[in-house]
Amino acid sequence: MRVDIVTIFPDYLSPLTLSLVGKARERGLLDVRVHDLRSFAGGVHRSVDDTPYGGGPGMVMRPEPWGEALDAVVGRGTGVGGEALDAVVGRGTGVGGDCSDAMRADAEGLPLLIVPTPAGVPFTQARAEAYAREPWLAFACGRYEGIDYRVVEDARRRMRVDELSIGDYVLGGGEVAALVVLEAVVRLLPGVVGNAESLVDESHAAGLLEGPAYTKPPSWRGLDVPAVLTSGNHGEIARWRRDQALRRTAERRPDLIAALESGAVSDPDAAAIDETIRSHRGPVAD
Ligand code: 97T
Repeated sequence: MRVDIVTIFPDYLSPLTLSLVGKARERGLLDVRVHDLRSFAGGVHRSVDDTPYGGGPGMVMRPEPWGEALDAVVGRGTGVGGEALDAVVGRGTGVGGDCSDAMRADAEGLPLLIVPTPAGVPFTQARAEAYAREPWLAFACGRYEGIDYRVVEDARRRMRVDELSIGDYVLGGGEVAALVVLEAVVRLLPGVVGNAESLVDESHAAGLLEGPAYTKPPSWRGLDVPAVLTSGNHGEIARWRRDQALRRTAERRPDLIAALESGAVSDPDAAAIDETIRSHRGPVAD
């Protein structure tokens, strides 16, 4: 997979040399290129922002440096023209009308452009899985109050663009959001995570929070590992882990419990959920 990142703070992306992502790069599974937006800004001051039309606080990133940067980094769509791109991404066909850009067919020879913004569609594990199937991702990391929106409108003339939020909070810029997305995506690339079992295990527990995990020693600071985990009874261990996951999810993320498909909830599962709800409900009025 190739990844291009455009930012005014290239150093902010230095964690991409470390750990799992750094290893994937060393092993040639991932090609990351970081670009300084300022090098595409003209004028002696190389300014990248200006005051917002219509007034208001803060600054907006100017379209010209972004246009130059994206043209240089991803090209201007030599492979496919506007009409052909409409066909490739399924525009105007009624097919995939409500699917995100990541789920659409590939726009030949161009990356999927991801623009981190608090106003974007939510980043989820399903979206990470879709991104992991892309050969080429590009990130436009904005700062300040955002990027002149014509940059997105222009990019969409020739490539797929996802405006993406990593959660309901406000960051100083898109750099950390790009790091989050890449951390989630790169570990899904074929050959990156050594233990393929851990990925299978994850999909098995899909839709639930993980319960607690323990390792040696069996007793530490007066706290014992739950006896079932050292019992050697694999049936009981699996049931206990499932109950822990269900209870934790019912307590912390009732929205995830509501979203479970009925076929995914056995009778013992339902009992664990009901018990959790009962024990966390306040006293009944009468
Ligand atoms: O708050 C932001 C500012 C700039 C770019 C992205 C974000 C953001 O992305 N997800 C949540 C917030």
